[in-house]
Amino acid sequence: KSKALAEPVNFNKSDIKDAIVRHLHCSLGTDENKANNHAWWKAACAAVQEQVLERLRRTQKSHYLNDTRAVHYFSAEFLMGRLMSNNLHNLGLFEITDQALQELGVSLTDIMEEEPDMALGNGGLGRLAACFIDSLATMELPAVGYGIHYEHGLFRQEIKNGAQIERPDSWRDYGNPWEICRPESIQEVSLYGYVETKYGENGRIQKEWHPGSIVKGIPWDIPVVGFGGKTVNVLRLWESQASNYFNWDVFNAGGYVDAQSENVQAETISKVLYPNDETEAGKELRLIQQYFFCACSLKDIIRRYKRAHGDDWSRFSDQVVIQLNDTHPAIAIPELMRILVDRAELGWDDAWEICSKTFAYTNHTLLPEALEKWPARMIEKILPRHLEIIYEINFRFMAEVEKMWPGDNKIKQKLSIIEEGNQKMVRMGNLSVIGSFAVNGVAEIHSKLVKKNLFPEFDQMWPDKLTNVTNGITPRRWLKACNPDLSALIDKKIGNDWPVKLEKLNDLVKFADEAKFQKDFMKIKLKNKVALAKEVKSLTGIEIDPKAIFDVQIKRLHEYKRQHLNLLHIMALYRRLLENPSYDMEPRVFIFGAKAAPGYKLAKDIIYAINMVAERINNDERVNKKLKVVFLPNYRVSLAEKMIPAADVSEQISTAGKEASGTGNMKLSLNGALTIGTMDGANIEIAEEVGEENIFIFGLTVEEVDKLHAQGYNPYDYYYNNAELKAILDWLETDYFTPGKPGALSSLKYSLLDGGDPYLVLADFDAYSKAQHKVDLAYRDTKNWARMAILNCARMGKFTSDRSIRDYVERIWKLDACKVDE
Ligand code: 26Q
Repeated sequence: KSKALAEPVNFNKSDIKDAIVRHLHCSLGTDENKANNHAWWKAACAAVQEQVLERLRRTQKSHYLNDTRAVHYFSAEFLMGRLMSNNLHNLGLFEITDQALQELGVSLTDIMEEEPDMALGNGGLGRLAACFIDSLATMELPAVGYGIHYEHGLFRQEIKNGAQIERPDSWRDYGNPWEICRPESIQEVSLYGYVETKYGENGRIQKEWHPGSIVKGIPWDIPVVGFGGKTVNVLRLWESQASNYFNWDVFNAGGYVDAQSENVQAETISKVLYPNDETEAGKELRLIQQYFFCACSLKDIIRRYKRAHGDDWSRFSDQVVIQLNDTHPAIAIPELMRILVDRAELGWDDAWEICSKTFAYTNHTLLPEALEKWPARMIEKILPRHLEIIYEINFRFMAEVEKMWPGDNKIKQKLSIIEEGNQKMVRMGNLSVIGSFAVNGVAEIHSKLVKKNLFPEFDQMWPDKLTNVTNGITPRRWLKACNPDLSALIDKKIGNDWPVKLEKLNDLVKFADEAKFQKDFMKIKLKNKVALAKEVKSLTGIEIDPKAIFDVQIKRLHEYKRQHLNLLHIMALYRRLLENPSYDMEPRVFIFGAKAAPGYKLAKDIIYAINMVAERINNDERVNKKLKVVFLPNYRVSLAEKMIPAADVSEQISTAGKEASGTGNMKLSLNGALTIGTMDGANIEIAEEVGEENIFIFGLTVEEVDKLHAQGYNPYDYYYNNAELKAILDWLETDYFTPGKPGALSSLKYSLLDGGDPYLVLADFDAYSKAQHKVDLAYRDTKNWARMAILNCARMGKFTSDRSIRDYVERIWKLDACKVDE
C-alpha cells in the first residue's frame, strides 16, 4: 500500500459507531429510534469532523513550526458540492463508516442525500477552485482558499411549464456541520469616505483615508481534507456583518435612521452570489463583495506573517503567493499597495517590488463581455484611495510603455489600465497583468490566444510572464467517489494508487481489447445508466431506456456553448423519423443540465425550447422508442456526480476559440464517455491524449472561424443551402412544439438569422450532424465502443488537478510540500 493510502490510525468501525451514536445523543439530543435520515447525517458528519479537526490542528502546527511558504487562492467562488462522501474517501473511512451505519440499520448512501450542495459558485471557475484545493491538500502543500461566505449560493432552478424559475438556495438553513466560526480572527474593512492629503515632517506626502463606514468580516473555516488524510488545509470564507461603531459620523450628525440603514447594507455584502457568469454586471454591490473578501483576506495573511516576521517586510513575497482566480479579486493589488505605502510607510518602489512578486493571475475567458471593467467614478466613491493608487500604478506603467514604444499613443491607449471615453473605466485585466509576476491561461489553445489576441503587447514587454497551466479535475471526487463500481474494477486491474497517480490509468490500455474487461466495463456503465434512469424518472416522470445511448450536455447555458446546436440536431433526427419511420438510428436519449443567468433572455428561451421540443418528442409514439429528450432541473455538483458515470456521449460543442478550457469534458471522458466536440479549449488536448480515432471532432477551427468572420459571415447562406436546416428553423416558428402559441420559440430562429448567428451555429450544423451520424454508427459496434470508452478513461491521466497544481508549483508558486507530523 502506498503511503498516501494509509488507513487512519486508531479509528475502527466500532469507534465510528460509538462516535455517531454519541453525537446523536449529545449533539443532536435524539436517539437511534427517533433519528431520521437528516439527524443520522448530522451525527455522522460530526463524527467525521472530529477526525478532520484533529488533523487540521496537526497540519496548522506543522505549517507554523516550519514557517512554510504558502499559496493563497483568492476566488469569489468555490463550488464545493457535498463534502461527506469526499471527506470519508479522503480519510480512508468510507467503507468502515458504510459498515458501521449498516450495523446501526442506516444506509450511508441515503443519509448522504441529506447534505445540501455547497453551491458557492456558478460553474467551471468555481469548481476548478474546489478541485485545486483538494489537490493542494492531497499533495501536502501549504495553502489557504479565501472567498465569500454567501448566505445564498447559486439559485435553485425549477422548471415550470418548460421555463426556468429561480428560487433562493438556502444551503445553511439547518446548519453546516463542516464549518467552524473563528471569531478570534474577525477583520474590519473600510468603505466610502474621502482621502486626506497630509505633509509629514520629512516633507513626504501622506495619504489618510477617512472611511465613511466600516464592516466586519467574520471568518468561517471549512477544512479541506487531502486524500490520505494527512494534510487538512482550510477554505476561509468571509461573512459580512455591521460593525458596532460603524458610521459614527452619520450617527453623531443626527442621522440615526441613515446609520441604521447602512447597517442593513453591511449585511447584504455576503448575502448572495451573483449568478451571471461570463457577463460583467457592473453593480456596486459586486465590487464591494470583491473588495470585502480581498481586504479581509489580506489582513488575515499579514497578521499571520507579522506573527512570524514582525515589521520586516523583506520576506513577505518569499512567504506569500496570492493566486487571483480571474480578475474578480484584482482589487487586492491596490489594496496591498495601500497597506504597504499608507500604513507600513514603505516607499512606492519598495512596495511595488513586494506587490508584484506576490500576485499571479489566471485568466479564464476571452469573451469581451466577460472582461471586467469598473467605472472609475464607482471605484472613487467606494474606494477613493484605491483609485488614486490605480492611477499611480498606471502613470508609472505608462512611462514604461513610452520607453518601449516612444510616442505611440495608440498602444498607450490600449495598454492603459484606464479606458478613456464617455465615462472612464478601470480595466481589471490590465491591472492584473501589470500587478502580477505570472499570468496563465487554462488550456494550451486558450493561453496561445491570450498571448496572441488579448495581451500581445504585454507579452512583448514581459516575454516570460504569460504562460499556460491546463486545467484539471480531482479524480477522487470525479471517479473514485462518484463511480465506485468502476473504481473497484480499476483497483482490481491495476492497483489502488491511481487516485493520486492518475497516469497509472494508462495501465488499463493493455486491457482495452480484452473481452472480459470490456464486458465488465460496459456492465458498470449500464448499471450506472439504470441508476440515472431511475433518477430521471423520479425527477421528471420521463421513462428512458438504459440500453439507449445516453448523450449528455451539462454546463451553464450560453450561446457560445451552443446547446441550441444540439437542439437543432435533435429536431433534425425527429424530422427524419417522421418522414421515414424506419429511419435507421440507435435509440438515443439526449440529456441536458443547465442553468441560465436570470437576466439572459436568449439563454432562458433556449431552456424553454429544449423543454418544449422534449415534451413533443417524448409523447410522440411514432418516435419515442428511438428518441427521447430530458432536461434535468437544477443541475449542480451532486447531480453531475450521478449523470457523469452514466454518460455514453459527452457534448463539448462550443464555437472554436470561445471555451477557455472546459472541465466537464475531462470528467465525462474519465468516466468512459466519448466526446463529440470542436477543436476548442481542452478538447484539443483530450483528442491528443485519447487519439483522433477515439473522439468525434467536427466543425470549424479557430483559424476557420476567424476567416469566416473576416469574409463576412451570412447565416442565410446556410439557411437557403440546407433544406433540412431551413425546415427545422421554420418549424420553430410554428406552434408544433407550443400548441396554441405560434412564435413562442421564434427568438431562437431570429438570433440565428437576422441576429447574425454570432457563434456560427448554422455554419457548423452540417459537420455536427455528420459527426453525430458517426457516433450512431460507432455505437453499433459494441466491442469497439467499449474499447474506445476504456481508452478514454485510461488516457485521462494528464487531466488530474494534481498535475495542474504541479504545473502551478513549478512554473509559478515555487512551493515545497510540508509533511504533517503524526
Ligand atoms: C463577473 C462580474 C460580475 C459578476 C459575475 C462575474 C463572473 C462570474 C463567474 C464572470 C465569470 C464567471 C465564471 C467564469 C467561468 O466559469 N469560466 C470558465 O472557467 C473554467 C475554468 O477555467 C473553464 O474551464 C471554462 O472554459 C470557463 O468558461
